[in-house]
Amino acid sequence: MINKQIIWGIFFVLIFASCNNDEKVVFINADESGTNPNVPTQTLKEKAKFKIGAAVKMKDLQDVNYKNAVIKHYSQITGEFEMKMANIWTSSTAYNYTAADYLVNFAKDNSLEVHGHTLVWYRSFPDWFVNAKYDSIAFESKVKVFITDVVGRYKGRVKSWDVVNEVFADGGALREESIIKPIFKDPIGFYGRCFQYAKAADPDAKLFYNDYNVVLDAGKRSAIKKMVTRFKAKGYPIDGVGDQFHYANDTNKQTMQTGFTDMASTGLLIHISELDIKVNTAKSDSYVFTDAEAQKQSETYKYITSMYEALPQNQKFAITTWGVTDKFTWLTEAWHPKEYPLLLDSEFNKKPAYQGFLSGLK
Ligand code: 9MR
Repeated sequence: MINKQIIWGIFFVLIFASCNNDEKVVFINADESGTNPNVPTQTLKEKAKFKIGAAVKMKDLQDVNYKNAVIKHYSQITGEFEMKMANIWTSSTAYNYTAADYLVNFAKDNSLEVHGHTLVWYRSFPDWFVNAKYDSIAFESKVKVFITDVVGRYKGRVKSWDVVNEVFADGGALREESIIKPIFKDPIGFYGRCFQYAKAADPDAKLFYNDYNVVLDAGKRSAIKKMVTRFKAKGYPIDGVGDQFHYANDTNKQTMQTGFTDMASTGLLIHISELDIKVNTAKSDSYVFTDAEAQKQSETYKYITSMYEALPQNQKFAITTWGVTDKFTWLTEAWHPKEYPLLLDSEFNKKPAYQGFLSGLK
């Protein structure tokens, strides 16, 4: 009788567990105990000889599991939006540094570096600034003050900045929708001077140009290289280039590799600055993130970190993932709710993607 009850009990537990399965794989940390000698137990930051960054939000850091995951796996943070112009420059006479300060202090308390993102981005000019309709002289003098104040405030605490973000459209033309293009006769000259303003405010900070699709889009890459050549000739202080790497399981790896080598030919620091790998490439409502899909994603991550490791040592700067866990990612809103692009699952377990990333590191 007792045996029968136990058997029925197990039966009901199994049925309940299978009904609760919300269609995605949960990754168990089989390696956490360190008992399996074949599964590496090192964290990303312990293994990497360069910084491993994460885009974080102040709000998410209130979740203790999230906060601990950042501290455990990463050595650098980037504010996902809190250090952008529109978030800091709240009126023509005021800055709001609350969230930016929080992130910089969090980093200091936990021995993390901070990569600042981003000083000049056409999508982040505050409304009051856009509405003021400044001419080029007033526009530049305002932006100069902003860069000087923000970079100066965090001098020595924010070690690197994306000074300028997403200037070029796919194909390599200057973005038509940018507020900057119609105001300046020579927008590239203006961007170069923004690097000078940042340098003057913190001579030790590493200064980057950041964009997306750099390794995939030959036209955009060639425009960036041309800009870099001009900056170098003029003495505009650019230290590095970031490609965001919002790519996917089906991104062509050979194209990625060719573009990456070409980008590295600038000789500048290279930042993989916003890495995430989409899996639900067809945006399907019935998508299931299976073991096989997770494995493919793991291989994509491994390919990317191995490719990065093949750079000359002095060009390595950081690989930053655009988020930490599948629980919080911009892609579930901007792409599809069924998207699992990051290294930890929504319960903060390491995914195969984590192991892939790790095994691509030297
Ligand atoms: O992921 C970021 C999202 O949380 C913000 O709302 C948005 C606007 O500030 O910016 C997103 O990050 C973008 C980054 O700053 C630049 N490259 C593309 C990123 C995704 O849109």
